[in-house]
Order: sequence, then C-alpha cells, then structure tokens
Amino acid sequence: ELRYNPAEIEPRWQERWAAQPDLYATEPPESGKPKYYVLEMLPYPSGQLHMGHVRNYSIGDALARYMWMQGYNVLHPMGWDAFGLPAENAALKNNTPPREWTLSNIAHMHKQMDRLGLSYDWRNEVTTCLPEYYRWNQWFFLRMYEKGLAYRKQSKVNWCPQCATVLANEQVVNGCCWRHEDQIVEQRDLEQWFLRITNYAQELLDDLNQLEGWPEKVRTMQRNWIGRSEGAEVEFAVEDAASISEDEQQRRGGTAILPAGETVKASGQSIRVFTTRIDTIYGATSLQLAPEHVLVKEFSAADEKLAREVDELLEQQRKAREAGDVGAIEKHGVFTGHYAINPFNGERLPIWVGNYILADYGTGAIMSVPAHDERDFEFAHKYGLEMRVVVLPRRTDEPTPDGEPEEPLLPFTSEESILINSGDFNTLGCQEAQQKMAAYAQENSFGQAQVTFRLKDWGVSRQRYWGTPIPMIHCEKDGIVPVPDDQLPVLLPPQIEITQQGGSPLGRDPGFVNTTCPKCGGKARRETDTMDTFVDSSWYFYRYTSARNDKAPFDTDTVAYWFPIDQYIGGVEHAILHLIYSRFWTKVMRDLGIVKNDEPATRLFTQGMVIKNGAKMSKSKGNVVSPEDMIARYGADATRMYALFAAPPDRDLDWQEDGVAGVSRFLSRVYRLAMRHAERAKQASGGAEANSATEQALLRKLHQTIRKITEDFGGRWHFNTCIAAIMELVNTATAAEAAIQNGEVSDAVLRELLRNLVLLLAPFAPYLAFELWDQLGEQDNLLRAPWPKFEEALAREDEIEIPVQINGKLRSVIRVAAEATQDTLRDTAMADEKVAAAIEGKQVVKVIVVPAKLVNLVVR
Ligand code: ANZ
Ligand code: ZN
Repeated sequence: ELRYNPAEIEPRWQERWAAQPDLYATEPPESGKPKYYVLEMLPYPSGQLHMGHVRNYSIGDALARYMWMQGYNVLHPMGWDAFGLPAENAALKNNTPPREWTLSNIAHMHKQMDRLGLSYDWRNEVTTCLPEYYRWNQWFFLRMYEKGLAYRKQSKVNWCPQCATVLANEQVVNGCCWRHEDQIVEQRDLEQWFLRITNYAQELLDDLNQLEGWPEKVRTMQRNWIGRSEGAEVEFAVEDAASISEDEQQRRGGTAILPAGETVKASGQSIRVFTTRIDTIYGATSLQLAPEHVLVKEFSAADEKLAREVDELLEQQRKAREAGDVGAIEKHGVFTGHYAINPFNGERLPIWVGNYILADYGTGAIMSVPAHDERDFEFAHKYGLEMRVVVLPRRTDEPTPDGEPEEPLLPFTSEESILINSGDFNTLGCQEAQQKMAAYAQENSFGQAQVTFRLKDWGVSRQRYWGTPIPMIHCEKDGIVPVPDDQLPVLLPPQIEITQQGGSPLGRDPGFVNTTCPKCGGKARRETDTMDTFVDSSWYFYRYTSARNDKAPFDTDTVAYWFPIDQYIGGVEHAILHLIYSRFWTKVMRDLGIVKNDEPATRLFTQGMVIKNGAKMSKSKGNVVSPEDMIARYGADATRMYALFAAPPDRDLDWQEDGVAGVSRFLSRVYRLAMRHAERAKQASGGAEANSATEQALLRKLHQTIRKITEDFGGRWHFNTCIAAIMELVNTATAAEAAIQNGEVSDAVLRELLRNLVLLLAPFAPYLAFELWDQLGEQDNLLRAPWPKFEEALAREDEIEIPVQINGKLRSVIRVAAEATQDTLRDTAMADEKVAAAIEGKQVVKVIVVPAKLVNLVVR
C-alpha cells in the first residue's frame, strides 16, 4: 500500500523550489498581464513564527497562488519589522547585541517560512533595522521637517515605566501600555518630535468612504479615533478680580450669577471654550477648566489655597489612575474665585477647575450647561451650581419650566427643539440657532464655528536604542539643524551598552552624540531619541517594489504600476495604529509627488485570532502550539490547510490537534487515490466527455467544486468550505472507485478528474499538489498552470433553483440538487447569507418547504 509521507515529499520540493530563485518573481509591466499585489503584514522577528502568522500567511499564500493561476502578474513580498523593544530586552537578558539577536531570529523565521512553502519573492525582502532601509525613514523625516509636518514641542506625554519610553496615544489602551496590559501609563513633560497627522484629519476621515473593500468594523474604529466634532469656539473675557470688592466676593460665593447689565472690568485674560452646543450658551452657569489649563497656573500662582486644592485634584486623579479606574473617576472641582463674562448676555460665570475636563481636547475649557449635559448636571448637582433650561422640544403643551430640572433634559437634539430663555435667539430651532449664534460670535470677534478632532499629532520620539536615529542636530548657536541628505544615514552605533537606566541609551555614547553643526561647523550634539517603530511599518510595502534602490526610498514608476495594494491581510489589532499611520504616510508621499495613489490598499482583510481551549495562545497561559511541532508531526501542507479549514478566516480559530491529524488523513487519501490511477491518467488521450452516468456524476461534482472555490476566491473567502468541497469531491471519487477499477470510467475522464483535483489543491496544499502534478506526468509549472474553468452546464445539470421567501416576500434563491430532501432544502435556505441576515435577531416561527418548488420562512 502506498503511503503519504510529507516528511519525504516536502523537503524534496523545498529543495527544488530553493534552486529557482526567480520562481515567485514578478514580471515587468510590459508582460501585459493584469497586476495583483497581495500583502500580508510583516512580522516582528521575535525568533519563532506563531500560529497567528501561519494563519495569516496561509491565507495570503492561497490567494497569491490562485491569482498566479488566474494569469495575474503577482507581487507577493515579505519582510521584517525589525526594530523595537524586545531586541533590547533580549540584549539585557542574554547579553547579545540587538542587531545580532534580530538578524539570527530573521534567519530562523525565514527558514520556517520556506518550510511552510510560502511563495514569497525574497529578492525584495525588506529588513527595517538595516541602514539601507532606515536611511529612508530619516529622509522622509527631513522632508516632513521641511514641510512643517515634523515639529518639536514640549508636552505631556505618555510614559510607560516598563518600556522606559514614551508611547503614542495610539499605544495607550484603557490607560495602560499596549505591551504591558497591567502597567498604568504615566504622564511626563518632555520635549518630543511630533508628526502633524492632524493636518490630514479631514482627509483621513473622508477617504474612509472610498475604502469599500475594508471591513466596516475597521472603518468605524478609524472614524471614532479621528473623532470629528462640529461646533464652535467662544471666547469669554475674564473679569478683573481687583475690580470686585471683598464683600461682593463674599456674597457671590462661587455659585451665584449676578444679573446682567452691570459693567465689569476685563482682566485682559480670556478663556476659549469649545462647544458642540453653542445654542445652549444662555444656559451656561459656570466655566470649567482642565486642571492643567494655563490660566489655572496663573490663578494658582497668586493664590496658595487654590494651588493646594488643584494639586489635590491632580493627586486624586493620579491615584484613581493607579487604582485603574481611569474612566470612572468621580467628578471633583474647585472654584477659582474668578469670574468670566458670557459674551452673549454679559452674565458673570464662576470659573471652576473640573477634573472631568480633558486638557488636550478642544481648548481644555468648557462652558458648563447643567440643564442639558449629563456630566455638567452631575457636577452642578454636587456643588449646588445653578441650572437653567434653555431648550425645549417644540411640541410641548407644558408651560415653560423656570425652576431647576430634576435631571438633565436629554436628548434634545431633534430638529423640533426650540430655544427659550435665550434673548434674541428665543424660538429658533436648535440647528438654526447654532448657525446664527456662531455667526453672531464671529461678527463680534469673540468666536466662530469650529471643527475639532480627537486625533492628536503623532509623537514619534522614543528614548530607546534599537530604532531609527532621528536625523537632527542640536547646536548651541543655530538651534535645531537637520542632518543634510548627503550625510544620511545617521548610523546606529553597532555596539552600545544597554542598561535598565532611564533616558536615551544613545545619549551615553559620546561617539554618537558629539558631532559638528552642519551650519556653523561648531561643536554640536546629535538628537539621541529614535523613531517610533510604527514609522518603519508605515511605508515598508512601497519599498517591496524596488527594495535595492539606493537613490530613493523606491522607484516612483514601479510604485505607480503596483499600487494601490490589491489585498492587504493582517490582524484587526492594527485597525488604529498601523492602518492610520500608513494611510497618513501615503498622503504625505503623494503630496511630496512620489506616489500617485491616495490610499495604500483597496482591500483589507482582517483574520481572526488563533486560540487554544478558548484562550489566546500565550506563554503565560502555557497553551502555545508551535508551528514547528505541527510541521514535524503532520507536514506543512496539513498544518496550513488546517489553519484554513478549521474556521472561516475572519473568525477566531480554536486549534485542535485532532483536526490537523484529520486533514493529514485527508491528504493521505488524496495521495493514494491519485497514485493508484496516475499511470492510467498519464496514458489518457482524447476528450473527457461523459459517456455513462458514473462519468457524468464525477464530472458534475468536479465542476460544482470548481465553481464553489472560484466563487469563494472572488470575495467570500470561506476557505473552510472550499476545503470541505474538495473533501466531498474526493469522497465522490472514492465512492466511484469500483467503477473506475472495472473500466466504467474512461482514462480521459479519470485524467480530467485527477488533474483538476490537483489544480484545486494547489493554493492550499502546494507540496502535495506539486508532487502529484509531477506524478500525473504534467510538464507545465503548476504555479502558473491555468486555474480550471467550470462549465456551468456540467455543474448545474441536476441542480435546481429554489426561491426562498420570508413572510411571503422573495429574499433569496438557493441552488440545490433536484432530489434534495425537505431537510436539506430547509437547512440550505437558513444557511443562505441573505436569508441569515434577514432573520438575524428574529424568531423563526414556521418553515414551509414545498419540495422542488419553494421554501417560506415565517418569522416574528
Ligand atoms: C456645552 C454643552 C452643552 C456641551 C450641552 C454638550 C452638551 P464631543 O462631541 O466629544 O466633541 N467638552 C469640550 N471640550 C472638552 C474637554 N476638553 N473635556 C471635557 N469635555 C469637553 O463633545 C463636545 C462637548 O464636550 C462640548 O460641548 C463640551 O460640552 C464638552 F448640552 O459644551 B458642550
Ligand atoms: Zn551651529
């Protein structure tokens, strides 16, 4: 009996493939073929591929191979996101230099990828920690600096004590570090480099609409992250404290608002607030400043008691953060003793410091409208501040309330709502009032309509060694001076002492730090921070088109041919960070005139996680399954194929070793079936027409399988059901074995069957497919062999279309075998995508099946 032995087949083919370095090479544009760029997110070279990688790359590899077989010119590259903290940690632990550690990990992981049989064009491999790559990070940084897109500012930054470095806002998750889930992120005041991603906020938001090939989930996350708010800014003059007599101050307490009409002296200071509801400005009864607001500092400087109280507020905030209740801090506040003037009605509003005001959103100050805003209501309630209703639903018969509301009047956004207690603006609808009031503010120079984004500029300075040096020089005389292009790259010193000590490690290397100023030639110091590694991954996929270019980051014409990426595949955990940064980078490069596309990728696919026993695989849980083990036991084909078979690719996959064994047994059946009949198939001549019912049934199943898989590659990507369909085909063939043996199936039909079976397997189990292709005597390169075409007539013959109704209305049409049972009809109808969507969340009360005619679902 023949035995399927992947341990023999796979290394043999791997050697043959390795001997053909151009096997997966792209063709020049002149080939005239349509191009297809399939990209999988590049891995961090931690040392070992994990199952998440295996899944990601199995999906991409299946797609690349399919597209080659469809006649496309395919770009399928791979590289290494090779800078980053783990290399420094490993250096501390094992005393190996980060570069050595990283490069040896890369070598090992590259071997693992080859062993998996992944079809990468390694000629354009990108390794981000090599100077040939990172010099272009520096080049981009300089271009951004010239355009004012890279700038330096002192600011509060997120600091992870465990990483001992600054984090971008995108790297802070629920107040904790993205790498250290239990580490509360601290705030530090530092001078940092920022990239002005906010310049592109509107475009990043608008262009999401054109990314129809991206999961809606990712687009929604990006929309929320960008967080656009339409509203207005209004400036409130601060009253001169000295102009108020002492007992008047006593009388006011801090909650009372004096009647309008009194003249007040302005202090020259003012407070700008951002509001999305300027229409409620007559209902404002205080102003609230973030504890970090500049004016709070000014007030505190002259008022020790206030300074103490604000410090306490900050301390409470810090404690709450440390206790982990960042979101749920109780609202606290302190009255500053100062007043501001509402420019609409001249009212005096007490100025408070509120712990619920964010320093870095809007202007860091708000007008508080407790009658209509939940947070303000809670605050006002606690401190006994006045509440005044200024908006009512239009259709109310109730008399206008003038007392204080029991709860904030929410929601009041309907177009029906109208203003009351609002002077000249009374009776206007909310939306109209918003426009008129913003215009009024602008005419009188105390405000204007304003759009605000939640998105912040991207802080890219990191106090780490293993990253791209920022190409800037600090000169005492000339200030900040960019490194001239012809002095790039600024090389990372190869050997450096890595310690747990804070501060940038590069700062401790005099050979690196001390330099001369490019402007005056005098003594100067290099910038010692390195760039966030998300810079590296923001544009690596452009470099793949011409990775050996040493004159430019890439060749513009080649990029114009390959871009945008046709299909990007990776984990949904990158929905915000990497996928926003790389969209931003593309737009910057477009504005530099070196790319023509507005967006990096037309289609994005986010695969589910690989889990084990219901939990994410991790060392700490001890549930890690190693790809190497699986390959050693079952072969690369079975491992890859299981990764595609065990779940739809967008869902989480619970790794079951039994399942891998099952796939391996299936491959073994395929192998034996093909090998038993290879000789006959090889001798076949003539066409593969069906002359008997058996032949017809075999060809029908074959063409149904081809149709199913072809359609799935076109969009749905349910590779699990594709593989199940191949299994069914093999079952059908095995069931016909007796007929095959006794000559009821012609050699030609047999050949047609086996040949196409191998073609269908090629994207999923390349080793076995190549082996059998050879055994069947096929001469062409399987990689470029044309994908089989299904013949509708052959596939459909015995199938009929059945309409599916929901509550009597046609919702879909399913295709089933003519003789399908009632149960099959019912199950097929319920599993149909359109039907499933229509009945989701509803109760199916009754299913009426009229065999061969109709399925009707009654739902409630
Ligand atoms: C008055 C008002 C009345 C507001 C009302 C809302 C409802 P989004 O949609 O998130 O942009 N706000 C502004 N800056 C803030 C800050 N730095 N920290 C905390 N809150 C801030 O929300 C904008 C609203 O959030 C603004 O509109 C402001 O409160 C508050 F019935 O102004 B509003
Ligand atoms: Zn100088």
